[in-house]
Formats: sequence, structure tokens, C-alpha cells
Amino acid sequence: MQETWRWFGPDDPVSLENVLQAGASGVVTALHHVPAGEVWPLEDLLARRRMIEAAGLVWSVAESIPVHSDIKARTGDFARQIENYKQSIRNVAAAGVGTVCYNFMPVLDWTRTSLDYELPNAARALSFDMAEFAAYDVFILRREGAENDYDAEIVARARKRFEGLDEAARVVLENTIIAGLPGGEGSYGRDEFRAAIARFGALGEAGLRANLLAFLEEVIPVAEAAGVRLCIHPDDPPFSLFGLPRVVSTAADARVILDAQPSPANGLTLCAGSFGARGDNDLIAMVKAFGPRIHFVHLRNVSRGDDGSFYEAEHLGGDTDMTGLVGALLAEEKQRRAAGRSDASIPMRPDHGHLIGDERDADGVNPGYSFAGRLKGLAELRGVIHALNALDGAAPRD
Ligand code: DNO
Repeated sequence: MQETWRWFGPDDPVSLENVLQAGASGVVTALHHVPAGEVWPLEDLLARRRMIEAAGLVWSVAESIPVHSDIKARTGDFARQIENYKQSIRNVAAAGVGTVCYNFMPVLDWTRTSLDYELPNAARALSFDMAEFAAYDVFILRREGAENDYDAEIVARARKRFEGLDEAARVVLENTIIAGLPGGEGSYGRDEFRAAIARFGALGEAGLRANLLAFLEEVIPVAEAAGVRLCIHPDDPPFSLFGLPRVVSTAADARVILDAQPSPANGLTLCAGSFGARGDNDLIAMVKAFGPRIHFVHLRNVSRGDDGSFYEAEHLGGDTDMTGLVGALLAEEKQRRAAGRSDASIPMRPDHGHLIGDERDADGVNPGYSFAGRLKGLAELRGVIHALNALDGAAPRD
């Protein structure tokens, strides 16, 4: 596997030198300064590529070219937005980047209820607590009909949580959920957020899926012609939030998307943490089912509660059999090599990491994207890859 590292660009507190020291060879980044919906300029792409290569690394994956809300809702300026998206794909290809990650989550990209969930070893993790989430939805946002979207037992726990939060804690919870996380696309105030939800409210799952497939029908031929592999990122978390539809949450969802455009340009980002937040997603089976179309992998583990809650566990801890998953991915790579595929080495990044050591109480660390936590995850994953390759008689480091 190709070891990569997500880097948020020149403003990232983790430097490219640190990325190299972590042992990664590839960088995953985006032009975060370009507003969603605008074309990524070729000169900016080339400048970014030069910066990465000057540090002794390669630009492996563009994550993400954001899909504008107009495209997801298929209203407003969506036709122009799709043309812009096609041009960004062509420009990315011209800059020599062959893999592009994107998502189709309406309104909110990834979200959590806590950024400093304390673990028994005093490290801090990101977590999603269903009762806290419902406390926000039902009692702070007061979304119409919200209480009907949760079990009565969760609403009861949510009420207790809400009553236990003072005003400052309510603000923290709101900001954690709707103000946006690194690499995410939406940052909202409360009124704006209500309006954004209302825009998607009537669409439903079938409507959102139809809009995704209509988008793919237009962009996949362009990506294929440009030699770019698009790979959709799953919903995080992989279920409906705020009554909004989500259509990239399960193996069945992925199947529909991949079958709609059976081109190698239409692929999947296997985010183990996102898919793994549902007990009914069998990640190893997904690698077996979708292997040739997996263009990018996020390796992260979660510990699941029984109500949809989860926290981000150690990379080799949690509920996902990470060693089994890596083994399945290595088997897929082997098949690609045998088939002579040029993309036999799949880019993977250690996704998220705990706050440990000096970073634990430091300011300015991007949530989930600490240096030490990801370094630890990458090193552990590298050990697994190394050991599995050695057992298989393959080169110790691919
Ligand atoms: C969270 C990430 C997301 C993801 C985008 C993909 O850490 O995995 O930011 O990159 O949703 O489009």
C-alpha cells in the first residue's frame, strides 16, 4: 500500500517535513482556499505539486474536490457547478494527480459531538454520542418533528443531557456539530443551518440518490477521458442526521453507485471509520466485493455503542478487525499486480489520531489531525503491512 498523509496545505501546523519523518511517501491534500463550486486553477495545482515534490513527497490524492450543494440538491446553479467540477477534474489530471475523493453528504460533511472524549489513558479522541446529538437536534436546534426521528428512550436521555448542559456547554456542542471540521465543507450559524436543512428536506433518499447518479453520468466520462479515478467517500456517520437523506452509508449503497457507471473512473474510498460505525457493514466483505474499484483507503477504527454512538479507537483497537482488513486489501493489491494494473499500490492514509503527548492540551491542533496520534496509527499499520507481507513471502515494504 502507498502510505499517505493528509495535509491541509501551507497553513497546516504539521509540516511536509514532518510528513516525511512520519514515513509517508504520498500527500493527500486539496486547494482549501478555493471556494466550493469554483474551478481549481491549474497554476495553483502546479504550485501545490511543486511544494510537495520539493519536500521529497508526491501528491497522491486530491481530497476532496467539494461537490457544491446546488449539485446535491440539483437546484439553482447546478449546471454551471457541474461544468466547473469537470474542469477541476481536467486540471487536476493536467497537474498529474490521478485520484480524486469527494462526498455527497447533504448540508454537513463529517460531524462529531465531542472533540475531546477522554479515554482511560487520558488521551483524547473524537466521538459521536447519539443522546448528545439528539439533545442538540431536539432541544437546542428545535428542528420541527425531530423527536420523531429518535427512539423515546434516546429522547429521554437527550433531555437529561440537555438539562445538564450550561449555556457555554450548549454553545460548544452546537459549534462542534455545525461549525465544520477540518476538510469539511459546511460551516453554519443556527439560522443558516435551519435553511440549509429545509432545502434538502423534501428530497428524500430516492431524490438525493437520483441527483448523485445524474452527477456521475456527467462527470465520470470526463474523469475517464482525463485518466482520473474518482472515489466517493462514505457518509460519516453512515446514517441520516437531522432527518436528511444519506445515500453512501452501506454496501448496498456502494453497489448502486458503482453499478450505475461501470467505469474504473467511478470508484470508492474505503473509509474504515465511516463504514465501520455501522455494525452491519462487513468491511472485509466490502473489500472482496468492491476491491478493483477501491481507489483510496482511510484506515481508522471505531468502538461502537448499541445506539449508533461511537468513539474513535486506537487504529488496531476498536470493533473493526484491522489486521483482517489490511490483509484483504493486500490480497486485492496482489490481484492487481497479477493483472498488470498500474494502480496496484492503493493509497492509504491513517485517518485521524488521538491527542497524546504534547499535543494533548495544545491549541491549534486540527481535530483528528494531530501529528503524534496519526504517526502512531501509521506506524502500527505499517507494522501490520510489513508482517503480513513477510508472512506472504512478499517484499517487506511495498
Ligand atoms: C474526515 C474526512 C472527511 C472526508 C471528506 C471526503 O476526516 O474523512 O473530511 O475527507 O468528507 O469528501
